Amino acid sequence: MERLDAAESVLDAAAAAAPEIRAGLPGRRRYLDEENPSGEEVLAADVFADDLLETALGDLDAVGTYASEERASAVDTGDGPLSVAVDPLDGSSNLESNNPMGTVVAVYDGTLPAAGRDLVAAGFVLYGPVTTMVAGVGAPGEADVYEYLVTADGDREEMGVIALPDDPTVYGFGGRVPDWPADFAAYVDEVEDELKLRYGGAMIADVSQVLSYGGVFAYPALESAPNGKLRLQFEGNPVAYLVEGAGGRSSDGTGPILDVTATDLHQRVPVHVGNASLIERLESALQ
Ligand code: FDP
Repeated sequence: MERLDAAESVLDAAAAAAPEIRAGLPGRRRYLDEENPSGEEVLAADVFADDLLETALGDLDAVGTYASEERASAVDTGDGPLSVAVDPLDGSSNLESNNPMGTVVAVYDGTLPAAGRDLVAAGFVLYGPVTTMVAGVGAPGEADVYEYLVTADGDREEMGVIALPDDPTVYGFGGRVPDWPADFAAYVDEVEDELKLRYGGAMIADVSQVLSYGGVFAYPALESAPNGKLRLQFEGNPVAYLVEGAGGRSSDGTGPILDVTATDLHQRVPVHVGNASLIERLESALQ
């Protein structure tokens, strides 16, 4: 129980940092002359959000390790039992075009890299027209997922539990179409006859559409990148935890993302999340 209270305090701290992160975006839309550990260009806003979250989350007594997509290795922040893995600004390439982005927080009870089954909480802040947080606390499969309004003071006001609608509506798939393997492309042919395309290029905003309307989001394995683009510790696991908590399913193409063996802090994983029926069909298509 204490662990869960501690995990809740991590989500509180991430929400509390959100107004300052949001307020700091307008002056930080320029690219810096550096790359993150995954070889991606870094914006001033990425570094700003990462520094702020390292202090906000790393200062908590319960947090012993802070890791982020922007740092090659994890930071030792004390004796606390929890490890947090953060994508400070997911979808930050949307900053130039002023489209939504988010902050993703995974809270693991164990050392990093950790398995998704070691998650004790996960959440994301969505900087959309409204600042919201979607989050759950508890062991995977036991956690309900709630949506919160994040106030100007950084408090969370609960707006209700999230359950994927039974009747799915939207799909959004990352990667260039010519890069999609033939079996995935065949699945897309089916899905696009049934659902409507909604892809914005920020995982967290695209997943939020699936949580709201039902459907499927994927950043699949590509011919040029067999493990896709998204990272297991910072993106795949927390999103799988949340979608499964909302009644959906996740898959790396063969089984639940939460069962993928963690071998490296920045390892990538193909991500497919959404309504169970759509993920089951995806796994059949990829066999
Ligand atoms: P970004 O590079 O802008 O941070 O995490 C990586 C990510 O965004 C995801 O949020 C998003 O789903 C994906 O990359 C978008 O990639 P594409 O530009 O290849 O569509």
